Amino acid sequence: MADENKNEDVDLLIDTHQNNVRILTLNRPKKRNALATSLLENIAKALEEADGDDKINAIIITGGSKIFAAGADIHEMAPKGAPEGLSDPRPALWGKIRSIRKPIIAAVEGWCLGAGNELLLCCDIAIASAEAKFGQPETNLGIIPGAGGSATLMRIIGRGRAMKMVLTGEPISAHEALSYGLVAQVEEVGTVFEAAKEVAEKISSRAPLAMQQAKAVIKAGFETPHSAHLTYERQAFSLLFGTSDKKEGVDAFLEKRKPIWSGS
Ligand code: CO8
Repeated sequence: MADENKNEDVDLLIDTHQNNVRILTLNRPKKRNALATSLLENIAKALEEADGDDKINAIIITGGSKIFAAGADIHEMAPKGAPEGLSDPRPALWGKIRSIRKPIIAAVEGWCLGAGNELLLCCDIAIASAEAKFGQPETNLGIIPGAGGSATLMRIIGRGRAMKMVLTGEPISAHEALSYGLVAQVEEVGTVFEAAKEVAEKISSRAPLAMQQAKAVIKAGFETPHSAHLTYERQAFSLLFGTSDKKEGVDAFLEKRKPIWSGS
């Protein structure tokens, strides 16, 4: 598991798995991986580093074997008023997290709440344990989600379901999350990280530029009218025709061999 031999002095563990996969493990178990601003900063920085590293093709974010994340750090929020809210550095950090080009896989065991669920919404594929629970409980605190837990969530799971999650603050089960399209895969408890590694390795073994363009095109659907989205898809498709990896992929198929991707 990614949380073996955890050093509790650092709030984010960063490992590189052999198959060009970067693994980020949230590491504040005593605070249920609450996303303090410093942790969010470290996540954004680690993601940007992975995005700029030619040897990394896919990224896993996990909270380890017990919890994904319990949301923003409520202790940190407690003394803050509207002026601090308006000068909050976190929206910029969320912007960085959303702008990562490489595919990100979330591996979720246990609770995934509030800003934890918003972090999941920034990932491209979520894999959850059968006992994971997902929620936007901010209204219990007299606030609302502030980083996509209503705006992005409704685009993914639909208006009625997002309304119910946000207005009641009640968590949903992993199987509900699967049927809502919030997660892509549900696995047995304790096996999620291995399943995420398998998916990340599969992505990592494929043409890197195609992976990044596919991510960009699918994500663009959130904000683009369908006709413009189709045009963007077509342009990305045409651009990939100019890559060495397109030539290699087609040659390898015709020569009945495995392609060797160069990422160019
Ligand atoms: N923030 C800070 N500390 C936390 C948090 C949190 N979100 N969640 C748990 N902790 C701490 C507790 O205070 C406790 O600390 P201590 O031992 O020092 O008293 C420790 O973690 C253990 O907590 P519990 O005893 O409650 O642990 P359980 O395993 O019994 O329960 C739960 C786990 C279910 C996750 C429970 O802790 C819980 O409900 N937590 C709060 C969940 C929540 O309300 N999340 C929403 C937070 S608000 C938010 O995310 C807004 C995002 C806006 C982003 C805006 C960006 C611009």
